[in-house]
Amino acid sequence: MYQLLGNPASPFVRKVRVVLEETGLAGDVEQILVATTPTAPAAEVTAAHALGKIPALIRPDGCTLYDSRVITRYLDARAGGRLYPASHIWETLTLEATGDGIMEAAVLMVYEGRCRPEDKQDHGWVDAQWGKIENALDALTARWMSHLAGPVDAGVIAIGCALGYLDFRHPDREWRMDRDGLDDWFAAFAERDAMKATRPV
Ligand SMILES: N[C@@H](CCC(=O)N[C@@H](CS)C(=O)NCC(=O)O)C(=O)O
Repeated sequence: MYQLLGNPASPFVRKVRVVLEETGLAGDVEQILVATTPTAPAAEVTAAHALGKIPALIRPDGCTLYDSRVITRYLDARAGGRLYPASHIWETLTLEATGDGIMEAAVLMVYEGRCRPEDKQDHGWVDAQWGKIENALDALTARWMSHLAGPVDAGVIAIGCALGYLDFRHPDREWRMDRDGLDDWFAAFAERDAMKATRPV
């Protein structure tokens, strides 16, 4: 049996869980709930993941895989390779990196508020992270809508999880404003069973 160290609030963990649902491998993986932050790392996470982050996938042979895009690719390879199609692998990986980058910036914004004392928080830095996210959302709207409308792959899943995280942690930033196409796409994507089964609460 595999073990997945994670937390449903993490968008990177959600990406792995969506892949587990989409590939039908969820039954092979025991999901272990952990709470970890950069300033209060969980011992079981630092034992498994050299950088002390989630997700981490512990294989039955004891070897641990990370980070999320290594885990998703490993799982997909076991399931037949549908989510990383050879015919447009570089586009899929670039789109996945875009989704991961949005998540990274959005998570850093949360950490700035949670992990640093209030008088040391830098609002200009937080706004700059949001600026990266807005830029990425505009790039999606300008260049990636036809890819998003195509078959579901790992890049499409990453964008779905990134947008879900913006709704979850940064609803006041209103990412949908002037992005009707992306909004419509996400509304449909969020109805997939894998997305509904992994929605953070
Ligand atoms: N690049 C990593 C990012 C994972 C990540 O940042 N996870 C967060 C939770 S959302 C975490 O574990 N943070 C704890 C820390 O940074 O020490 C991946 O894709 O797996």
